[in-house]
Amino acid sequence: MSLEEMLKNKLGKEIAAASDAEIYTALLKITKEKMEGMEHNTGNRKLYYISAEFLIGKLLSNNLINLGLFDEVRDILDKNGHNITAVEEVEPEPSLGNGGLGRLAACFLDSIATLGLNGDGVGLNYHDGLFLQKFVDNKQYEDKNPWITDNSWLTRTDVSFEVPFKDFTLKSTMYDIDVPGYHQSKCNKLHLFDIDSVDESIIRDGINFDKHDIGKNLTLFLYPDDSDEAGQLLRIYQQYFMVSNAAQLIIREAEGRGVDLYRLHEHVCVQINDTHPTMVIPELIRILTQQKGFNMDTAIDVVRKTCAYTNHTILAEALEKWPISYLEKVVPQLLPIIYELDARVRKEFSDERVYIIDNQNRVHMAHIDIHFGYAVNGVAALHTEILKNSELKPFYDIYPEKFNNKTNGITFRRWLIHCNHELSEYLNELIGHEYMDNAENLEKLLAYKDDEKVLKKLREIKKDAKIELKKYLKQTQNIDIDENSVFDIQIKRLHEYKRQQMNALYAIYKYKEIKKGHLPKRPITMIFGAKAAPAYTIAKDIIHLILCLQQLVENDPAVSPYLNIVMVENYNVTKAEKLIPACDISEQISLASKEASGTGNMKFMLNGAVTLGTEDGANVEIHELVGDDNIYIFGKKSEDVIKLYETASYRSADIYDNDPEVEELVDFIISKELIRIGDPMNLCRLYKEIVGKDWFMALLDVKDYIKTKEQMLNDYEDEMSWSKKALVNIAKAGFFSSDRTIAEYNKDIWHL
Ligand code: CRA
Repeated sequence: MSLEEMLKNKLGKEIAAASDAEIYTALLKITKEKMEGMEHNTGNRKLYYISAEFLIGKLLSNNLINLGLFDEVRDILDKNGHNITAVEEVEPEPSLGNGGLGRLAACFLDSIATLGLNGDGVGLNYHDGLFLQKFVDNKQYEDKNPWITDNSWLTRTDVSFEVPFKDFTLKSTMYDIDVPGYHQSKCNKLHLFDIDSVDESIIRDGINFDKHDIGKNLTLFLYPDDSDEAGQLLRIYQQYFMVSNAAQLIIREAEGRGVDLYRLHEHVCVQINDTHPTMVIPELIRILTQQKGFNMDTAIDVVRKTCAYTNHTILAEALEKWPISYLEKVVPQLLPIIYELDARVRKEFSDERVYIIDNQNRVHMAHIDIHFGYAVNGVAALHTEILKNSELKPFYDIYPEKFNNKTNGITFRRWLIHCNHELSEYLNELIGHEYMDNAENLEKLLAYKDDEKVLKKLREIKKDAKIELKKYLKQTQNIDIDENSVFDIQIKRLHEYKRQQMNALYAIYKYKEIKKGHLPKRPITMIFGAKAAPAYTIAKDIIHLILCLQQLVENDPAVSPYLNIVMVENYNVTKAEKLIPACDISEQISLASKEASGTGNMKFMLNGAVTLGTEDGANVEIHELVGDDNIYIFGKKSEDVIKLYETASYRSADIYDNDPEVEELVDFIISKELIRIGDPMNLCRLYKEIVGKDWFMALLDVKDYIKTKEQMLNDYEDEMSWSKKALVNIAKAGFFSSDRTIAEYNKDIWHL
């Protein structure tokens, strides 16, 4: 039966007569049936990628692309008076992650399946994804963000385990989402565990709920507010629930395959994505010793050869340390094992920095991973060096052989073929489609770097994407932007280290310049998109500042023709897919040493934007690949920044007091113009934070930043030379395919 007939059958009516929602549901069912009929990848060793986040985004188009059905479906819809983009709109977005780490896990699943490797994801089935962001009075408000509907990508399985907590036991249900590889005949799975008793009715106004009722709230939210003890205990409940299910699934599947558990490591490997799944180590040891007759030495030995850990950050606040008293309240059964692991470490090493339990009775989760796993990796070359030489140095001294780098990557299926059809089709025309299977082939594009026709076409494609974004912003936020302006975009979680506040200071600079009559050659559209953690006060103040600036500029006819500031509401994967193809200037301006990798930087580059960045994370590798002429680098280097922290010698007030230009910019935050628009409490607090503390050193780099951005805007006017930079960026992006990253994980760590 043809696809068109199948669709008609599912709909029970003519395609032309069906609504977008009906078409979406019918396509979902057809796609799911196809995937259900596919075999799972096989192999002697199976990977379990355990992660608290899988930021998968909408799945319809991506699944269609990977199954090779997208073009056909698009044509069928066109022929019947429908549009695939409108059908995509119907799908609710599963926001099952915060940002980079969760999106990385999703890209990895795509690449694992594409490389035909035997590996599944394991996580939690949060009913509400990361909160829905709303702007009211120039401030962020959080609302719940449910995504599970009657017809979703989830398939309920009959796999279920008992998960024991201190005072009660919960019975799990495993849901599966199929993960098809690109043009592969086999499929993998994402297993998401849940409990049947979750009760969404306990949510009151926005995202508040009773944190104590675990039987009702366990999988209700991704990252429930953990600013109090109840919230932190809930995180421990979630983490243990995730890993206990994972451990039981691993053992059950291994036994099902006839694996001798004493050789578990030869048949199974577990990737621990950041510290959130760390308890899988003591849990596996617990099961092997208490249920499978292992002695402690053997259990530890087998588990150590099975588990590997990825570190995603050097920010101390993110390296989890749970008080023993909390673990005692939730999972007392793990404590004897954790004490045993700590005792072994203490017996072998005298350096107390590597102990698992510190002198304040806190359990350092990363320390468990490093001692009792066989590999530790950072996520970009610079990040791994920082781990080895400073953050985790005492561990590197003990286990140099465990440490390795795996520079992050992105799936080109979503971040090029899906989000930028026009560009990928043009690339096909120019260099053939081999790059889709082996991304390094993008380098063939370099042959055209002086070809005016090609450069002109690339500019047209960019312009079309800008027009698409213009329509989208008009439709969704009733905002007007000018496709002939330069699009300068910073989209990522809001965090002081990412320095959206420094970008806001640039906006102030530009506003003042325009007021003085120094007009830019071309209007500038500054676009921001970011969610702030609900309890992160200063991050919310930064959003407030940006929204106030947006309003100020919008209402000033002397400025608005030249400068437009836009804060996109509820930034998420879907919005990223629309913003990235339209970008000219990619803002990657974190304080050097603080951004472990970044992956947005790679997505922008692949779509022909030029990076404005510090020597941080994967920017360093982008710089090496494209060369000085095709990237704009500014700011202090990571060694200098690390020294400033070590010597505690950075004083933002010194810069503020001694540099009138910087003073003028910072003072504007509490100027009468802004105070009139905004909330003085928020603006004053932010002002004080920047002058009095500025922990992530925005004032250190702000002048170099402004200078470099001005240079960039100037260079943008030379259209041919700018397009050439865009071309080189696209051509060199192949290295950042997650297929490359996953091939490296497999070669060096997983050996599947
Ligand atoms: N916030 C890093 O900060 C990195 C991703 C994925 C992060 C990013 O620089 O690209 O991980 N770290 O490796 C993190 O979540 C808990 O740490 C991130 O997403």
